[in-house]
Amino acid sequence: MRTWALLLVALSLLAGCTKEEEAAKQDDDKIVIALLPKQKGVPYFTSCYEGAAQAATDLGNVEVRYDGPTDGSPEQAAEMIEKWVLKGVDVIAVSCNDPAVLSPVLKRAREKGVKVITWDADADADARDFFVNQATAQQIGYGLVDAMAKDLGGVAAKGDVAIVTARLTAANQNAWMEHMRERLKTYPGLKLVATKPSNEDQKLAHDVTSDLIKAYPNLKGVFAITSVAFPAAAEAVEKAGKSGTVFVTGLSTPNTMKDYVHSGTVRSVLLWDTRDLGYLTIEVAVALAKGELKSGATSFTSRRLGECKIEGDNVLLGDPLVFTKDTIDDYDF
Ligand code: RAM
Repeated sequence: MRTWALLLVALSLLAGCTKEEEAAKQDDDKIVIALLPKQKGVPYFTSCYEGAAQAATDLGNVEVRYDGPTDGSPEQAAEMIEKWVLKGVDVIAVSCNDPAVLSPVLKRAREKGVKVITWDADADADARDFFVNQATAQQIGYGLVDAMAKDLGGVAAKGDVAIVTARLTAANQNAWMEHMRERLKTYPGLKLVATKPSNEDQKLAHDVTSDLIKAYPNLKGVFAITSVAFPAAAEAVEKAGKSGTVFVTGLSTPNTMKDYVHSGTVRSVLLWDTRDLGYLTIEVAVALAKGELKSGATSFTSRRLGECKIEGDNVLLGDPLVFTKDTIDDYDF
């Protein structure tokens, strides 16, 4: 076989080898992030995942494994986390439905060298490196009460109000409610008469709201503070023929709430850009895995969002957004 032919064969083998080596190195360098929502299938979380997937594409050599319990079970979430640790993922990013159940599992994951962050809903502080928080609990709690009070006439607002929350173990809703109770003190005419869980279950949220309307004839406002409960509560108010009499304010995506805003049942919808929350979560996870983000940092530079403040170990997405009849159609998520 002629020398140049042999040379060609050797070169292509060499090229082949380096290609394989490159691919193997690329694979080694790949950062694998397990992303767990409180409840898979909830549009709010699906939208967060959209942003997360985009971040993985933009950052390159990042794999996001998105999975979670479809019924929101913290126990099932704990099992998933343990499996991910065994599979050797680099980072676990969790939205917790029950810190008491998930914190011990997350601590064990950290002991095994896995980086852990929380997003949307926190765990115990010693169970994770950072919490990617959509906005401070005070901003969200105060924002909800001020929006409701404004819709009910401002400081002179009068009447009974009630809260439909998520699972009673959810740290994010519990933190928001603390600030809501605090803020309600500045509106002496508004009386908080009940707080009911709805476990991210649409039917339960609907029935709970119907019962509240029957039980409290002087009910003027319902705070529905989960993205699942808010449309359900608005539906219940409309079904009870109380649209415009009992106002519903809460947290959900603009696409979910547009019809209720245009029908007049809802005047204010609060939230944050869910895609940006997912995006920032992956950026923080990657920076942590690469050792580029350390505790004590006071800000984080996002390629999409710019400078994000870090307060303690909370990486903050930004201020909450308020959508009204005049603005809600400007948004599509
Ligand atoms: C539900 C979940 C989530 C919360 C939103 C507003 O989707 O409870 O944790 O942030 O509502």
